[in-house]
Amino acid sequence: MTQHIVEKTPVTLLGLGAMGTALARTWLAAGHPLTVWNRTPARAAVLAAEGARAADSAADAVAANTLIITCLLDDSSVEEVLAGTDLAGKDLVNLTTSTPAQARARAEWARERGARYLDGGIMAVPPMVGIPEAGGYVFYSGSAELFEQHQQTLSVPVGTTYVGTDAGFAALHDVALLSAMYGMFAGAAHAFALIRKENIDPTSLAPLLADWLVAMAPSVHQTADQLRGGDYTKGVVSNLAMQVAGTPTFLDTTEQQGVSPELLTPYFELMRRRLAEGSGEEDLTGVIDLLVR
Ligand code: FVH
Repeated sequence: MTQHIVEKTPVTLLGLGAMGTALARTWLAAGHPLTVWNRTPARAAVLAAEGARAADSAADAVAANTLIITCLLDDSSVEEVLAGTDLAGKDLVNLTTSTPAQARARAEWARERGARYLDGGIMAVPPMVGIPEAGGYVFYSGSAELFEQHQQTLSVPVGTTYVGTDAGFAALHDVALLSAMYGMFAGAAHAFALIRKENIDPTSLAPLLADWLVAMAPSVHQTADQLRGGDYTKGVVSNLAMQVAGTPTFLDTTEQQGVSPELLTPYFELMRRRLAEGSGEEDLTGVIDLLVR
């Protein structure tokens, strides 16, 4: 019987913080030859004991393989680490959190050095890496050819979602989702603050809060449909006039509970401004138009 041994793509990984180390372990476990480098060598030594090759310098690590992954603190650390390396002919996949503008500039920077470039925005925390059922994934954008060639290798740690050839789009999707997450955290913080001085166990509020947020989350589909169609009254269930009329109840309750309204008032102010424009029959979607400068 003939056995076909499929060679796994060798990977170079620069940056072994919490995320880089988690990524590294999945490529090792999947049998990919892995070369690592980290500014603090002790972190590379840990991976070397697990089967990786620890390079002496970033330049050596880059020279070792074609597929180069960076997972560093920020864009300036990427600049610093890659400064003395030869990227000609390399496929650079940058998983460092960046702004869209930084990602686009980094793509151009890589192109000038003869490398193909793919930017990544990681939608996972380290414990989700290597656990498919945890649902983590990375947004990728930039070179479609690079993505297609290396998708299998890139999908070892977490899932992959390619969002276009514009290198800035992965970062933009990343920041958009995380911004929505911070809005949710802000709302939950206000809810917990409201009950803080009462004899209500926060652990009894938490499941109610989680279920309510999950029930409300699908409303983003209606928002998207309205934005696409331009009719913000389409399918409205709770119109803006009714919701603005309700805001004093929220603010009065906030004051009665001895809580600062600072997380609520900016959004309520936008709702009031939109109502003042004569949009009472609309959904809350018009607030988005007020935000876009
Ligand atoms: N950890 C998380 O929850 C989030 C999840 C979503 C994506 N982020 C982004 O992933 C990038 C790396 O994050 P991390 O968690 O690995 O971060 P740290 O554990 O702080 O490790 C940082 C690594 O960067 C190296 N480093 C920092 N500055 C420099 C520099 N000037 N020159 C060379 N290397 C540098 C650092 O090296 P060392 O301190 O060990 O020597 C670490 O390897 C990040 O963009 C997150 O936003 C993670």
